[in-house]
Formats: sequence, structure tokens, C-alpha cells
Amino acid sequence: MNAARKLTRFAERARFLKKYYFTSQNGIIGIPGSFCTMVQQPQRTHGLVKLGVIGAVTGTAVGAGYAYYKINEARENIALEGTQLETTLLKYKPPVTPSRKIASPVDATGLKLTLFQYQTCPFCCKVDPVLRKEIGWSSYKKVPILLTKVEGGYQPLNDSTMIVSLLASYLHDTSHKIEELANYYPSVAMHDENGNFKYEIINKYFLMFNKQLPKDRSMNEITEERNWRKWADEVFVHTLSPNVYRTLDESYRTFNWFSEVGQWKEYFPTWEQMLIVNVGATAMWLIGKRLKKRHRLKDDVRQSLYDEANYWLRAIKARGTTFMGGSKPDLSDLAVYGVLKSIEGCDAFQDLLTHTNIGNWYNAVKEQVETHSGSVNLSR
Ligand SMILES: N[C@@H](CCC(=O)N[C@@H](CS)C(=O)NCC(=O)O)C(=O)O
Repeated sequence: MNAARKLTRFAERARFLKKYYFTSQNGIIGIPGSFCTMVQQPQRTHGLVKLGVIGAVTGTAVGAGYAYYKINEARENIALEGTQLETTLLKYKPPVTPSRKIASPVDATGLKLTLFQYQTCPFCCKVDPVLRKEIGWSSYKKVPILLTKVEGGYQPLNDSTMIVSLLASYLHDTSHKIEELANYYPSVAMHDENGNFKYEIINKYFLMFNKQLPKDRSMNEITEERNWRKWADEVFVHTLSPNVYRTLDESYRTFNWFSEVGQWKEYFPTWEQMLIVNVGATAMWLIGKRLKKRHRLKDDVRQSLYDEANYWLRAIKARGTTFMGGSKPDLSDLAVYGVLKSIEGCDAFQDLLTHTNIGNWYNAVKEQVETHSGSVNLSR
């Protein structure tokens, strides 16, 4: 009823407006003015006041509701602090077709693993779909996620560092089941240093040695490995985005490379692939500038990348070994390698090879990875 009345009034006004508009066009100057001031203006004032009141009331109600929701959410989050996020076993594997299957020629563990990842995400590359519908089944919304087939279902493992620590713990002592080990890495509710609420796996850099410390490694080496892994996540990785999205041109080249290695043309319709490249390249170029500030990179962001790479290389040099782990890469070598591998096709990576000596170390790790040199630890 109300809507019909409004529509009729609108039609009437439109007719009125049309009439005076044409009159004005015909040279009767001032009519539209009087039309406005004498006829329309009082009505508009009423309308405006009414609209203003409605707006204010609605705004206040929505604002109050939102504030109440936020305050409540903050209170609930504080109450959650220190509590553990329940991890549930999936009864069935989510119905997602893997984009590739890898059968390792040297794997003797019998583990059946499904990795949800972005091909060029630095966190994912540490462990090895752009619109993320593939992880719709998960309440954790980041990748990588590793789904492990266990007795009675599938155990999701979230967070690259936790995945690496858990698998390394498993390989150290296979007598513990994956799902048991997962219980040793609880996600605990907390607020970070900026007051943001999050779940964090506080011990994710720790391996579960199960009272059997590795015989060939000192406590100092184990602690160092942990610290360098943390450095890879908290410092080194933050030099990447501002570098690979440094200019709009560079950002486009980076996204085209992502599209190539992620085979986006194969997995997405053309419009989606083009949308991701165009929107992604522009958005990331803008976001890259913010990240540069947030992580206090130098004006010339390349320099920050080189500085951190040199910091890493100096530490290896001080050890006098090929890798941080000695004659074989340890988990910190693999973490830094993974982070860099994610930008292998970018200008920034080529510049890094030209301006630092990281190439020797990088290629040495690459050779170890590609020849599965770590597999000697699997055949015990
Ligand atoms: N701490 C996490 C960070 C993972 C992360 O931030 N992943 C990004 C991709 S590089 C992500 O999934 N972001 C959420 C999104 O894409 O919406 C880890 O190490 O796994």
C-alpha cells in the first residue's frame, strides 16, 4: 500500500518536474527556481527532516547494535584466552579433486597426505585455488592445511610450521600416531601484542622428541634451528611481498608467473583467471606499500631483502658448513629455502641472485631436496 502510494507521488512529481523543465527550456527563467523554493522546497525540508530522523535513529540503532556486538565479542574473546580450540577428526574426505598427485619413490612411511595449498605461497612452499572454496569444510581459513588419513577419518593439520614440526617428530619416532601428535600442538586462544584476538599454536617450533633426543645433535643446534625457523616466518618472509609487488609492472609479472605455475588457465574459467590476475596485481601492489611500512622495510625494498639474505648467509659462514644444519640441510634451511622458492619466478629473486651470494646455498638445498636426500632417515 505504502509503496504504491509512494510510487504514485513519485510519478506525479516527475510529471510536474517534466512540465517545468520544458517551460524553463523554453526560456521562462526563474520558474524552476520558484518551483523549487515555493512548491518543492517546503516538502523537501519535511522529507529531509523525516529522512534525517529516520537516518539518525537507524544509524544509532545499528551503531549501538554493532558496538554491543563488538563489546560482547571482545568480552567473549577475553574469556576464551588460554582455552584450547577443539580439533575434530573429519569422518570423510572433503569432495575435492586433487590438482596433482605425487608418489614419492623413497617414501616408506605409508602416510596418506592431502595438502591444501597455493603453489606460490611462502608458507605452503615450506611444506611443499584462489577463491578458497576447496577449504570450505575447514573453520581454519588459511593454507597450507594438511589432511592426513588416520584410523576412523582424516586429521586436518593447520599451519605450515606446525605441519613441519609434527611430521619431523613423526619421522623421529613413528611409534606415535599422527592424531596423537596433533594433540601435542593445541591452538590456544590469545590476544597478540596489538590486542588482536587469534588462535596460536604456541609450541609450533618445537619437535616432540618423546624423551629421545637425537644423538647426533647438540641442544644448541636444536635451539638454533628453532630460532632460525622463527626468523624465516617472522622476519624474512615479510621482505617478500613489498619486493615482488614493488611496482605495478612487477606485480603483473608476478601474478602472471603465479598463473603459470599454478596452472590457473587450466583450473579456472578465463574470466576468473583474468579477474584474479588484474585485481590481484593491482590490490597487491597497493597492499605491498602498506606491508613495507608495517614491517619497516627500507625505501629501496630490495635492499631489505638483500640485507636479510646476507644476515642468513653470514650465520652459515660463521658455522663453516654448507648448510645451517651442517653438511645436510636442517629444518631452518628448508624453511628459508621454501620461502624463497615461492618467488623463484619473480624479478626480485633474479635480483637477489645477482646482488648476493645466496645462489650457492640455494642450489645446494635444491639439489638435496630434489634427490630426496632426507630419505635416509625414513628407512630405519
Ligand atoms: N601461520 C600460517 C600463515 C599461513 C598464511 O597466512 N597463508 C595465507 C596464504 S600465503 C593464507 O591462506 N591467507 C588467507 C587467505 O588467503 O585468505 C602458516 O605458516 O601456515
